[in-house]
Amino acid sequence: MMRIWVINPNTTRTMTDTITKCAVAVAASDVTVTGITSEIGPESIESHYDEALSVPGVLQAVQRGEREGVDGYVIACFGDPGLDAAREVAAGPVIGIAEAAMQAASHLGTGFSIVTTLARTIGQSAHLAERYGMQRFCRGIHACEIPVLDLDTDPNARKIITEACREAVEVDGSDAVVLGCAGMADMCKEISAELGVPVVDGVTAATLTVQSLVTMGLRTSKRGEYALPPAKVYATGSPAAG
Ligand code: 5HY
Repeated sequence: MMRIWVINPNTTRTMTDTITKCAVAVAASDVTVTGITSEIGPESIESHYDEALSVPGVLQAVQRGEREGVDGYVIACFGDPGLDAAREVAAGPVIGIAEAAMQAASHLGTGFSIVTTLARTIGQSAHLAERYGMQRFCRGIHACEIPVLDLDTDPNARKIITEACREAVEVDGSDAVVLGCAGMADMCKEISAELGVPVVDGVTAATLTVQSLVTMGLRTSKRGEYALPPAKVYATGSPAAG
């Protein structure tokens, strides 16, 4: 039985539940998908600082997964935090939801828009689009200005995000949308039906990317940059905020 861990890099368990439900819904019947909540770090990731402090929790989860024989991992945060470091310590594939969502959207049209949470994270999405070679497809990046943890509690969140997606498609002239937050994973079908364009959620895209790679018997290469880190002593503890 293939085992995939979907890691929520923030420490909010209700968000992990939403993420896991979406990942489980698309996984094959012979694949076990487990949602993992980071045990250390920020309750949500909305800044470079949050992102930096989320990485130790991601790596701790991946290293635990390695001890338990997990076949592959999803990093379920749109900043893809710790992706390269996780690939160094994992034997199997590690896929970030931003890379998976952008790649999926690039197969569906000539250009996509990204709709994320706070405007201050737009730069990180732009950086990832460049890193993943997606600039020719990424027509624009927009923010709905809903804080990550309000996605679940704000009764108007779905409507606000749907309108932000509608406006993005109009303004960018794009023909697909990428949802820029793991917390939006359960909204893609509804928004796609409303707008009449493909709306891609990175959690399901990444889960199926990992499932495909493991099915093909493919693992992270240990020949070069993703080889195991050199053995050394690490002092414990992380910098406190404020
Ligand atoms: C995410 N933050 O997917 C990102 C979204 C963002 O806690 N989970 C978070 O705004 O970068």
